[in-house]
Amino acid sequence: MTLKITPIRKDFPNLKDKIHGKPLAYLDNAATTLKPKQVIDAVSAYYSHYASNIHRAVHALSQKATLQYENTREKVRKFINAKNTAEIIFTSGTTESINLVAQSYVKTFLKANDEIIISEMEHHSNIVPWQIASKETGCTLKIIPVDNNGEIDLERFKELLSSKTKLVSITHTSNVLGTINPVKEIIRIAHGHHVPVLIDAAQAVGHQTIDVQDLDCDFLAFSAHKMYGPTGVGILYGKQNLLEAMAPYKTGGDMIDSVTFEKTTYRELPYKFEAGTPDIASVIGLGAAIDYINRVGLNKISSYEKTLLSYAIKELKNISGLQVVGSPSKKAPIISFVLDGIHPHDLGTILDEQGIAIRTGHLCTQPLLKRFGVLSLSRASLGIYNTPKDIDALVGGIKKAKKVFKC
Ligand code: C6P
Repeated sequence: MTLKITPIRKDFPNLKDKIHGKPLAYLDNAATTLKPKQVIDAVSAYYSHYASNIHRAVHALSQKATLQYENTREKVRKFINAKNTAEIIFTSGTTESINLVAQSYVKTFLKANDEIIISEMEHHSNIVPWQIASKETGCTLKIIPVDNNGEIDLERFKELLSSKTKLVSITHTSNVLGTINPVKEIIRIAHGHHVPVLIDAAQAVGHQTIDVQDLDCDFLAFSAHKMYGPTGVGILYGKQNLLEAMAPYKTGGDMIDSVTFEKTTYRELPYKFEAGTPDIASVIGLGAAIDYINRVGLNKISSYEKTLLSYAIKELKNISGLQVVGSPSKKAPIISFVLDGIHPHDLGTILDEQGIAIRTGHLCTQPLLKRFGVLSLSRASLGIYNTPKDIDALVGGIKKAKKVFKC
């Protein structure tokens, strides 16, 4: 199962640019991926030829925009194997998808002294919304610890579950450690206690097959921009019966059935949760991103990224003074590390001068960094256009930084 990298790289205009006069080695894919020309063209075609609002007008432009928008909903449904398009809500990203559930589900169903379980490896987007919703409802947040390998402590999870637990929200894949959590098992255990589960799939979709019916998750959140699509759009998948029972999260145009000054009734799913004019162009771009991934083949992508990850880990571990954080048994192509004697921001700056883009800092996971006793990390994360040459550039760049800092 091989990936033809040369034509793939040609699809990404960014890769033709020079950064500080050097070829770009883009290794910040967990933050956002680059976009292929097929996605850029789809966005541009909407703005150039049928820019108009959706669901509102009978004219040809609006009809075409509505059709393309709704076609993307069907593509998303198929991509994650949801039962029907009523379960696919367009949001602005993973963050908004989680906030929607935190505001709507929690306020509809939870009360004082109920408990929500998350883990120590969550992104701030899967911590803060629960913290706020807990404060507002009087619920308590329980945290599953992470072990030294960077894996969730499943035994502790089982102990935390009780009749008070009303929701579990867990990341599929850590944006720091790359840990691929045993989410199917976590969902099975939670369902044994009749507890619904939200999966934060921001770092999973586009890297491996996600099948919501096979996982049996109750909610799933992800962002288009981390899977070669545009910024500004994400998905909340939710089981239809749960979404139907939940109150709208934001209100306004397009989500109503009828309005009088006395009373408003809402439209059916999924529109009940899509108030106001959405990011139509980006939704259409997401459709093109899904087509792109399907054309390349998710199995091929997963297997290619796995091979490249092994090479990257082997090469990075050969650098003296470099420690990779975490060694989970199942790992996505994300490597966070510390380098003796060099602050991540200094390393990031020296690498940037050489055209190498990585992410540095707390990676929006301050509790996890505290768990590993660090304030800041350097992170390289891979995508479908990366090659061993990018890894070699990173290794060469780190060695150069070590020379600059004489360590
Ligand atoms: N992580 C990173 O560099 P948004 O910003 O809504 O598209 O995604 C938020 C989010 C939620 N969960 C996980 C696991 C994530 O990794 C992210 C985004 C980026 O790691 C930006 S901080």
